[in-house]
Amino acid sequence: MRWRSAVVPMALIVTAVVTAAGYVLDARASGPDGDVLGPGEVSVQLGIEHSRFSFDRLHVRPGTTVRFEVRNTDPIAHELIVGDEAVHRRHATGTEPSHPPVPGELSLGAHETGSTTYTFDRAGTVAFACHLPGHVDYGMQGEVVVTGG
Ligand SMILES: [Cu+2]
Repeated sequence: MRWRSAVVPMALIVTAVVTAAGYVLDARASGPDGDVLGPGEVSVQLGIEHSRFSFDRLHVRPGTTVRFEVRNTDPIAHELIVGDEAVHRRHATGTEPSHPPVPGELSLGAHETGSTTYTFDRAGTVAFACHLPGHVDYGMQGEVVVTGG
């Protein structure tokens, strides 16, 4: 009978940890302001600090061109890559060390600010990430959810 008294508190601890983790994810889920943006041209401020993007989810309507104004406050380089799976696969393999002005692709040195635009035409999910070595694994990724019509 003694083990039973230990099982219940353990379950409570697990529940509490899962709840806390869910809260943290929600807290940094949406940017800016959690609104659905567009259609048309919009600008969003995307910060990078401590190798994290300031938000990891953005909601837009189809037909929205987002100008990402990216401010890197870290003392190291980062990048912003927005695109489909093929784009991310290409950058994850690291064959392009820096990114010329391709829409949705931006390289930032330490303490640099820059911008890039990307048009979201169709409903679906488009990933964004920093593919510098180790940065995705650390959490530098997010998604733009294109919803509605
Ligand atoms: Cu990075």
